[in-house]
Amino acid sequence: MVDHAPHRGAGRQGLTRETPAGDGETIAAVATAPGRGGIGIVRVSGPRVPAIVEAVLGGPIAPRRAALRAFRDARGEPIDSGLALFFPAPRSFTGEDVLELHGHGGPVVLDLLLARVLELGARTARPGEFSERAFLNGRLDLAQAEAVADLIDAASPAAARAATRSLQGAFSQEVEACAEVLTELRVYVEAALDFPDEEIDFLADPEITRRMQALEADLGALSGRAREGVRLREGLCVVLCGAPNVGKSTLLNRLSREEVAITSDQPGTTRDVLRADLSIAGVAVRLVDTAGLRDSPDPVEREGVRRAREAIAAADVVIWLLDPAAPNPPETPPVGAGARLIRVWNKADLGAPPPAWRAPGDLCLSARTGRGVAALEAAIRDAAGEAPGEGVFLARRRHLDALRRARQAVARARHALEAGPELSAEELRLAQQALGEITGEVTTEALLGRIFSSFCIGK
Ligand SMILES: Nc1nc2c(ncn2[C@@H]2O[C@H](COP(=O)(O)OP(=O)(O)OP(=O)(O)O)[C@@H](O)[C@H]2O)c(=O)[nH]1
Ligand SMILES: [Mg+2]
Repeated sequence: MVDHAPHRGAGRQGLTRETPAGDGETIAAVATAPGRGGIGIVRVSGPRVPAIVEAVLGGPIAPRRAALRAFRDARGEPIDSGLALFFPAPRSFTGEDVLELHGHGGPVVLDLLLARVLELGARTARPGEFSERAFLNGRLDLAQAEAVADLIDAASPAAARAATRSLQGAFSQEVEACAEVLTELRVYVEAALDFPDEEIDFLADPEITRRMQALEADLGALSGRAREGVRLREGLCVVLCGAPNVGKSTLLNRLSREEVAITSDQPGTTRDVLRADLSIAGVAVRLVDTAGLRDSPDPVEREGVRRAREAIAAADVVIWLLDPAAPNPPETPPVGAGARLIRVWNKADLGAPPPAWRAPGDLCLSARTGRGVAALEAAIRDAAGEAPGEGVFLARRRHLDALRRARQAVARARHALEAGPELSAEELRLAQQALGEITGEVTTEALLGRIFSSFCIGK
């Protein structure tokens, strides 16, 4: 018979949302960033929380209300005092009993407080373990849990907004809407398996082909928006390249407003690939400085040039820096397919390039004085494409891959219809499985380990 929700409870495919979370252990971590601050938070989750509340706070506290208390050690001496918050299961971030102790934000006092909680039977949390439990207890789906980490890591305001949208479930809802259409299609195609006599009538219905095509289009549109989200997350890769001594490193320092790279009047100063993550006009950019391109007998410099070419091939935007005083007209840079090329004449404070060498769209600037740099920033901003619209959600490469596989499987299911329902049904099942990987309906322990281990501790 038709399995209406094959991705649920499919134990042999790995973990599912119904798998109980954790190991029954209580976990604890300092949830605020390391270092000194006004407030520091120790977060605890698991079955021992009520006992820890009793022991540390001297008695129970009301759920979901801030309580001002002394935090006491084993002898009853206060370690610190501050606000305590108790969230009983299941209405908590992790879905378990959760305690937050908001004390003073010093590393020593927080360590003492954490040690006290560990002494009472908690163990230190692994990176991302709170979010992992939230996922396993069905408080967040996998795409939302990933958005928690992406919001924390967001490198630009647009990326933060997009992460919030994903966290609120905008991306998951669209994925689930596609999954629902798939379920309906599967019911239809698998019904043809169960009633072979009427198979022809079932599958000849043009409506079913039309709905598959519509689903392919929807998956394509969703991929487009997710791809923009991936770029928001990872940043636009902008590579500075050109001959030695044209001022690439000086421009890197100028754009990042920091002395990131060594500059000198010696050609061949930069030998390695240098990266700086910055935000240019609201766009997250990974700016890459490279070794000047030339043939060199020096093996270290040759390796630098090889790495420079590799970086250029992987760039979204290539800034090809030129020297107006060079003896020869510029050659064509080794730019990869699909990359935007921006030609820039540097050292404008020393002179302009010969008119014959200039091409339409060339920019002139001085990395040393900063003149003309704003126009380059605007060009980089334009290269990032449209300002990220309201519909963008932060996504990861793994999501793009799953959407692509789902779309291909639906297309194969459509082509297979003519040959009968068997193959088509199988392809639709694969498509649904791919979508389930995004939200975590279908997943494996290895994938979860990979995702959550990249989170910070205490999240
Ligand atoms: N006058 C002037 N000098 C500049 C400008 N930009 C860079 N320079 C100088 O040009 C020299 C080379 O600059 P770098 O930034 O080290 O050049 P590079 O392209 O990184 O060189 P390599 O790392 O050797 O490939 C330095 O002496 C800089 O001060 C500019 O806009 N005007
Ligand atoms: Mg350099």
